[in-house]
Amino acid sequence: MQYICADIHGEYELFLRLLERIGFSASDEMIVCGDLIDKGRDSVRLMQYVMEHSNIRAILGNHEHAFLRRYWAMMQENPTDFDSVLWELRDYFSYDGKLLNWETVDFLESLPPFIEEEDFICVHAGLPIEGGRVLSPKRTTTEFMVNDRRFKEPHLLPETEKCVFFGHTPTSYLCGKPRILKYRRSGAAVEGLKGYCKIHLDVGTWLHGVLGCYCVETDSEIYVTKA
Ligand SMILES: [Mn+2]
Repeated sequence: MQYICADIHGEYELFLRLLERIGFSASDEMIVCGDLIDKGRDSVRLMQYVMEHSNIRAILGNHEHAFLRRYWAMMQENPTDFDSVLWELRDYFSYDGKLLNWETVDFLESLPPFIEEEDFICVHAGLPIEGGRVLSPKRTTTEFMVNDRRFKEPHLLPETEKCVFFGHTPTSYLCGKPRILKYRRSGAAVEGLKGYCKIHLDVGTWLHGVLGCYCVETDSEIYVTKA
């Protein structure tokens, strides 16, 4: 089965609970639509878990992007002591920064700004809409894809062949509840993933202690809550 979630924000234990709830195994795949880090206590631990599992894929969120901008600025200064660079980067994470190693920094740098599959596209925040149609991720910038705040608007039901999965803003700001929001295509009679133009996955994990994911094959949502 293929699962998609977003905005875990360092809630490593809750993510493990979700994997356990769905019976996640080697034949399954999970895609995380950005913002693995910050806010929660286990940002580095979560990144390392994702890094160690080839069937969990992640893309860049604005939080990873902000970290990388800080790192790239430090490298621009041509440091002679790379240990001190790593020490400073560890301070970026208030709770488990001590676990940060170069492998994890390389992993962050390797994250793509989007994933495009046959039936869907994953971005962190959104894609540009031109003339009512979703623009291809190849025709925009990483900055746009990780920061855009317009794509979430409920009245925006863009034309697109592929459903767009995104996160970035807690859905409770829109509907009052920590729930995944699925938007049907206008006039869509098709069932399942093909019937949606966009699916908003950020259930505000850091606000509500709830994490959810969408299952592509069953067109269903699964949620777990903090104890
Ligand atoms: Mn975000």
